[in-house]
Amino acid sequence: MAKIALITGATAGIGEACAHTFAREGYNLILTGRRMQRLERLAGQLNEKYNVEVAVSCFDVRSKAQVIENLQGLPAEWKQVDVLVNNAGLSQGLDPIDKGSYDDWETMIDTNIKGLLYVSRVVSNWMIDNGFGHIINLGSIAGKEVYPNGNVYCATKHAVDALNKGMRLDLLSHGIKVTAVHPGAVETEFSEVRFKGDKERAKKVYDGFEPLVAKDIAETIWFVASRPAHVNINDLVIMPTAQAAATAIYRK
Ligand code: NDP
Ligand code: 8X3
Repeated sequence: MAKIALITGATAGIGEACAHTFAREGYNLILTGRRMQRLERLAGQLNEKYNVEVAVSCFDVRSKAQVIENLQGLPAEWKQVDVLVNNAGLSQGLDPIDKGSYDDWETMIDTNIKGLLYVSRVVSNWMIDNGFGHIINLGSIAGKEVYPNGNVYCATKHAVDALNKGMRLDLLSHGIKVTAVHPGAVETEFSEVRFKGDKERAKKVYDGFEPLVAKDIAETIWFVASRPAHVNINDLVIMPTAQAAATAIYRK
Protein backbone atom coordinates (compact mmCIF):
# COMPACT_ATOMS: atom_id res chain seq x y z
CA MET A 1 0.00 0.00 0.00
CA ALA A 2 1.26 3.47 -0.85
CA LYS A 3 2.37 5.68 2.01
CA ILE A 4 0.44 8.86 2.85
CA ALA A 5 1.72 12.39 3.43
CA LEU A 6 -0.48 15.17 4.79
CA ILE A 7 0.85 18.57 3.77
CA THR A 8 -0.67 21.76 5.16
CA GLY A 9 -0.39 24.94 3.09
CA ALA A 10 -0.04 23.05 -0.19
CA THR A 11 -1.53 25.81 -2.38
CA ALA A 12 1.78 27.65 -2.81
CA GLY A 13 5.50 27.72 -2.17
CA ILE A 14 7.16 25.07 -0.03
CA GLY A 15 3.98 23.07 0.59
CA GLU A 16 3.18 22.86 -3.12
CA ALA A 17 6.76 21.81 -3.87
CA CYS A 18 6.55 19.13 -1.16
CA ALA A 19 3.38 17.82 -2.79
CA HIS A 20 5.26 17.38 -6.08
CA THR A 21 8.24 15.70 -4.41
CA PHE A 22 6.20 13.26 -2.30
CA ALA A 23 3.97 12.41 -5.29
CA ARG A 24 7.08 11.72 -7.38
CA GLU A 25 8.16 9.30 -4.63
CA GLY A 26 4.81 7.47 -4.88
CA TYR A 27 3.04 8.87 -1.80
CA ASN A 28 -0.70 9.39 -1.76
CA LEU A 29 -1.40 12.88 -0.50
CA ILE A 30 -3.76 14.86 1.67
CA LEU A 31 -3.34 18.49 0.67
CA THR A 32 -4.75 21.39 2.67
CA GLY A 33 -5.04 25.15 2.34
CA ARG A 34 -7.72 27.82 2.09
CA ARG A 35 -7.76 28.13 -1.72
CA MET A 36 -9.86 25.25 -3.00
CA GLN A 37 -9.30 25.94 -6.71
CA ARG A 38 -5.55 25.71 -6.30
CA LEU A 39 -5.89 22.50 -4.27
CA GLU A 40 -8.09 20.90 -6.90
CA ARG A 41 -5.83 21.95 -9.75
CA LEU A 42 -2.75 20.60 -8.01
CA ALA A 43 -4.50 17.35 -7.11
CA GLY A 44 -5.44 16.83 -10.77
CA GLN A 45 -1.89 17.54 -11.97
CA LEU A 46 -0.30 15.15 -9.48
CA ASN A 47 -2.80 12.41 -10.11
CA GLU A 48 -2.22 12.64 -13.85
CA LYS A 49 1.58 12.94 -13.69
CA TYR A 50 2.38 10.44 -10.93
CA ASN A 51 -0.74 8.28 -10.77
CA VAL A 52 -1.08 8.86 -7.02
CA GLU A 53 -4.29 9.41 -5.08
CA VAL A 54 -4.81 12.92 -3.75
CA ALA A 55 -7.42 14.01 -1.20
CA VAL A 56 -7.94 17.73 -0.74
CA SER A 57 -9.23 19.37 2.41
CA CYS A 58 -9.96 23.08 2.37
CA PHE A 59 -9.85 24.81 5.75
CA ASP A 60 -8.28 27.62 7.74
CA VAL A 61 -5.79 26.26 10.28
CA ARG A 62 -6.68 29.17 12.60
CA SER A 63 -10.09 27.64 13.19
CA LYS A 64 -9.95 24.79 15.70
CA ALA A 65 -13.45 23.69 14.66
CA GLN A 66 -12.58 23.63 10.93
CA VAL A 67 -9.34 21.71 11.56
CA ILE A 68 -11.04 19.06 13.67
CA GLU A 69 -14.13 18.73 11.45
CA ASN A 70 -12.21 18.50 8.18
CA LEU A 71 -9.46 16.18 9.36
CA GLN A 72 -11.70 13.89 11.42
CA GLY A 73 -14.11 13.80 8.44
CA LEU A 74 -11.53 12.07 6.27
CA PRO A 75 -12.23 8.37 5.55
CA ALA A 76 -10.42 5.93 7.90
CA GLU A 77 -7.96 4.78 5.20
CA TRP A 78 -6.69 8.37 4.84
CA LYS A 79 -5.87 8.51 8.55
CA GLN A 80 -2.97 6.09 8.07
CA VAL A 81 -0.71 9.13 7.70
CA ASP A 82 3.02 8.34 7.50
CA VAL A 83 4.28 11.92 7.22
CA LEU A 84 2.71 15.19 8.38
CA VAL A 85 4.37 18.32 6.98
CA ASN A 86 3.26 21.18 9.23
CA ASN A 87 3.98 23.86 6.66
CA ALA A 88 1.03 26.32 6.63
CA GLY A 89 2.34 29.60 7.96
CA LEU A 90 2.97 33.22 7.20
CA SER A 91 4.41 36.52 8.22
CA GLN A 92 2.41 39.75 8.26
CA GLY A 93 4.14 43.11 8.37
CA LEU A 94 7.66 44.10 9.38
CA ASP A 95 7.14 46.81 11.98
CA PRO A 96 8.77 47.74 15.28
CA ILE A 97 7.02 46.51 18.39
CA ASP A 98 5.55 49.96 19.21
CA LYS A 99 3.92 50.25 15.78
CA GLY A 100 2.94 46.66 14.96
CA SER A 101 -0.62 45.89 13.95
CA TYR A 102 -2.68 43.96 16.50
CA ASP A 103 -4.36 42.10 13.65
CA ASP A 104 -1.04 41.08 12.11
CA TRP A 105 0.18 39.77 15.45
CA GLU A 106 -2.97 37.73 15.98
CA THR A 107 -2.88 36.33 12.44
CA MET A 108 0.71 35.13 12.86
CA ILE A 109 0.18 33.68 16.33
CA ASP A 110 -3.10 32.00 15.34
CA THR A 111 -1.67 30.52 12.15
CA ASN A 112 1.92 29.62 12.99
CA ILE A 113 1.44 28.45 16.57
CA LYS A 114 -2.20 27.62 17.21
CA GLY A 115 -2.90 26.26 13.71
CA LEU A 116 0.14 24.00 13.87
CA LEU A 117 -1.00 22.79 17.29
CA TYR A 118 -4.57 22.04 16.18
CA VAL A 119 -3.38 19.95 13.22
CA SER A 120 -0.74 18.18 15.32
CA ARG A 121 -3.25 17.33 18.07
CA VAL A 122 -5.48 15.46 15.61
CA VAL A 123 -2.81 13.79 13.51
CA SER A 124 -0.53 12.76 16.41
CA ASN A 125 -3.45 10.74 17.80
CA TRP A 126 -3.84 8.93 14.48
CA MET A 127 -0.11 8.24 14.48
CA ILE A 128 -0.23 6.89 18.03
CA ASP A 129 -3.12 4.58 17.08
CA ASN A 130 -1.33 3.52 13.88
CA GLY A 131 1.98 2.93 15.69
CA PHE A 132 3.99 4.93 13.14
CA GLY A 133 4.46 8.45 11.83
CA HIS A 134 6.78 11.37 11.23
CA ILE A 135 5.91 15.00 11.94
CA ILE A 136 8.00 17.56 10.07
CA ASN A 137 7.57 21.13 11.31
CA LEU A 138 8.47 24.17 9.21
CA GLY A 139 10.42 26.45 11.50
CA SER A 140 12.65 29.20 10.17
CA ILE A 141 15.91 30.93 10.87
CA ALA A 142 13.46 33.35 12.51
CA GLY A 143 13.07 30.60 15.10
CA LYS A 144 16.80 30.52 15.75
CA GLU A 145 17.55 34.25 15.84
CA VAL A 146 15.68 37.55 16.04
CA TYR A 147 16.05 40.40 13.57
CA PRO A 148 14.88 44.04 13.74
CA ASN A 149 11.10 44.34 13.26
CA GLY A 150 10.80 40.55 13.06
CA ASN A 151 9.56 40.50 16.69
CA VAL A 152 6.26 38.58 16.55
CA TYR A 153 7.02 36.44 13.48
CA CYS A 154 10.30 35.43 15.16
CA ALA A 155 8.42 34.68 18.37
CA THR A 156 6.03 32.36 16.52
CA LYS A 157 8.91 30.49 14.91
CA HIS A 158 10.76 30.27 18.25
CA ALA A 159 7.53 28.69 19.50
CA VAL A 160 7.63 26.18 16.64
CA ASP A 161 11.22 25.36 17.63
CA ALA A 162 10.10 24.73 21.22
CA LEU A 163 7.04 22.74 20.14
CA ASN A 164 9.21 20.63 17.88
CA LYS A 165 11.38 19.69 20.86
CA GLY A 166 8.30 19.12 23.04
CA MET A 167 6.64 16.87 20.45
CA ARG A 168 9.82 14.86 20.07
CA LEU A 169 9.87 14.21 23.83
CA ASP A 170 6.15 13.50 24.18
CA LEU A 171 5.91 11.18 21.17
CA LEU A 172 9.19 9.37 21.81
CA SER A 173 7.64 6.34 23.45
CA HIS A 174 5.24 5.95 20.50
CA GLY A 175 8.04 5.63 17.97
CA ILE A 176 6.94 8.77 16.16
CA LYS A 177 9.68 10.82 14.52
CA VAL A 178 9.66 14.61 14.88
CA THR A 179 11.82 16.99 12.87
CA ALA A 180 12.06 20.74 12.35
CA VAL A 181 13.37 22.19 9.11
CA HIS A 182 14.43 25.82 9.44
CA PRO A 183 14.95 27.64 6.13
CA GLY A 184 16.55 31.01 5.50
CA ALA A 185 15.41 33.08 2.51
CA VAL A 186 13.23 31.08 0.11
CA GLU A 187 11.59 32.92 -2.78
CA THR A 188 7.90 31.96 -2.62
CA GLU A 189 4.73 33.97 -2.03
CA PHE A 190 6.01 34.52 1.54
CA SER A 191 7.23 38.13 1.10
CA GLU A 192 4.21 39.11 -0.99
CA VAL A 193 2.02 37.89 1.86
CA ARG A 194 4.22 39.65 4.44
CA PHE A 195 3.94 42.93 2.51
CA LYS A 196 0.25 42.40 1.73
CA GLY A 197 0.47 42.16 -2.03
CA ASP A 198 3.22 44.76 -2.57
CA LYS A 199 5.07 42.78 -5.26
CA GLU A 200 7.81 45.37 -5.74
CA ARG A 201 8.74 45.43 -2.06
CA ALA A 202 8.58 41.64 -1.96
CA LYS A 203 10.89 41.30 -4.94
CA LYS A 204 13.52 43.55 -3.31
CA VAL A 205 13.95 40.99 -0.52
CA TYR A 206 15.67 38.69 -3.04
CA ASP A 207 17.59 41.34 -5.00
CA GLY A 208 21.29 40.79 -5.68
CA PHE A 209 21.65 37.21 -4.46
CA GLU A 210 20.37 33.76 -5.28
CA PRO A 211 17.75 32.75 -2.73
CA LEU A 212 16.59 29.21 -2.10
CA VAL A 213 13.58 28.03 -4.09
CA ALA A 214 10.71 25.95 -2.73
CA LYS A 215 12.07 22.81 -4.38
CA ASP A 216 15.31 23.08 -2.37
CA ILE A 217 13.28 22.81 0.83
CA ALA A 218 10.99 20.08 -0.54
CA GLU A 219 14.01 17.94 -1.48
CA THR A 220 15.48 18.52 2.00
CA ILE A 221 12.20 17.51 3.61
CA TRP A 222 12.16 14.41 1.43
CA PHE A 223 15.71 13.58 2.58
CA VAL A 224 14.58 13.92 6.20
CA ALA A 225 11.48 11.77 5.57
CA SER A 226 13.35 9.05 3.74
CA ARG A 227 16.01 8.20 6.35
CA PRO A 228 15.98 4.61 7.66
CA ALA A 229 13.50 3.80 10.44
CA HIS A 230 16.12 4.05 13.20
CA VAL A 231 17.36 7.52 12.12
CA ASN A 232 15.70 10.82 13.05
CA ILE A 233 16.98 14.25 12.08
CA ASN A 234 15.82 16.47 14.95
CA ASP A 235 16.70 19.88 13.59
CA LEU A 236 17.98 21.17 10.29
CA VAL A 237 18.88 24.75 9.30
CA ILE A 238 19.21 25.50 5.59
CA MET A 239 20.16 28.81 3.99
CA PRO A 240 21.18 30.16 0.61
CA THR A 241 24.95 30.11 0.17
CA ALA A 242 24.79 33.91 0.08
CA GLN A 243 23.17 34.09 3.53
CA ALA A 244 24.88 33.55 6.91
CA ALA A 245 22.19 34.96 9.22
CA ALA A 246 18.79 36.59 8.81
CA THR A 247 20.34 39.99 8.18
CA ALA A 248 23.70 38.83 6.79
CA ILE A 249 23.07 38.45 3.09
CA TYR A 250 25.89 39.04 0.62
CA ARG A 251 24.33 40.98 -2.27
CA LYS A 252 26.25 41.69 -5.45
P1 NDP B 1 3.73 30.80 0.82
O1 NDP B 1 3.04 32.08 1.15
O2 NDP B 1 4.21 30.59 -0.57
O3 NDP B 1 2.78 29.56 1.22
C1 NDP B 1 2.15 29.54 2.48
C2 NDP B 1 1.12 28.43 2.53
O4 NDP B 1 0.49 28.45 3.83
C3 NDP B 1 0.02 28.60 1.50
O5 NDP B 1 -0.27 27.36 0.92
C4 NDP B 1 -1.16 29.08 2.32
O6 NDP B 1 -2.36 28.58 1.77
C5 NDP B 1 -0.91 28.41 3.68
N1 NDP B 1 -1.59 29.13 4.74
C6 NDP B 1 -1.32 30.37 5.22
N2 NDP B 1 -2.22 30.72 6.15
C7 NDP B 1 -3.09 29.67 6.27
C8 NDP B 1 -4.24 29.43 7.03
N3 NDP B 1 -4.71 30.34 7.91
N4 NDP B 1 -4.89 28.26 6.90
C9 NDP B 1 -4.45 27.33 6.02
N5 NDP B 1 -3.35 27.49 5.26
C10 NDP B 1 -2.69 28.65 5.37
O7 NDP B 1 4.94 30.70 1.85
P2 NDP B 1 6.13 29.60 2.03
O8 NDP B 1 5.89 28.43 1.19
O9 NDP B 1 7.39 30.32 1.91
O10 NDP B 1 5.92 29.25 3.57
C11 NDP B 1 5.67 27.94 4.05
C12 NDP B 1 6.21 27.82 5.46
O11 NDP B 1 7.63 27.99 5.45
C13 NDP B 1 5.67 28.84 6.45
O12 NDP B 1 5.45 28.20 7.68
C14 NDP B 1 6.80 29.86 6.55
O13 NDP B 1 6.79 30.54 7.77
C15 NDP B 1 7.99 28.94 6.42
N6 NDP B 1 9.25 29.59 6.01
C16 NDP B 1 9.32 30.29 4.83
C17 NDP B 1 10.51 30.89 4.48
C18 NDP B 1 10.67 31.73 3.25
O14 NDP B 1 11.67 32.48 3.16
N7 NDP B 1 9.76 31.64 2.27
C19 NDP B 1 11.71 30.75 5.31
C20 NDP B 1 11.51 30.01 6.53
C21 NDP B 1 10.32 29.44 6.84
P3 NDP B 1 -3.73 29.41 1.59
O15 NDP B 1 -3.37 30.85 1.43
O16 NDP B 1 -4.36 28.79 0.38
O17 NDP B 1 -4.48 29.11 2.82
C1 8X3 C 1 11.27 33.35 6.66
C2 8X3 C 1 12.69 33.82 6.66
O1 8X3 C 1 14.24 35.73 7.38
O2 8X3 C 1 12.08 36.34 6.45
O3 8X3 C 1 10.97 32.64 7.80
O4 8X3 C 1 12.23 35.44 8.65
S1 8X3 C 1 12.79 35.39 7.33
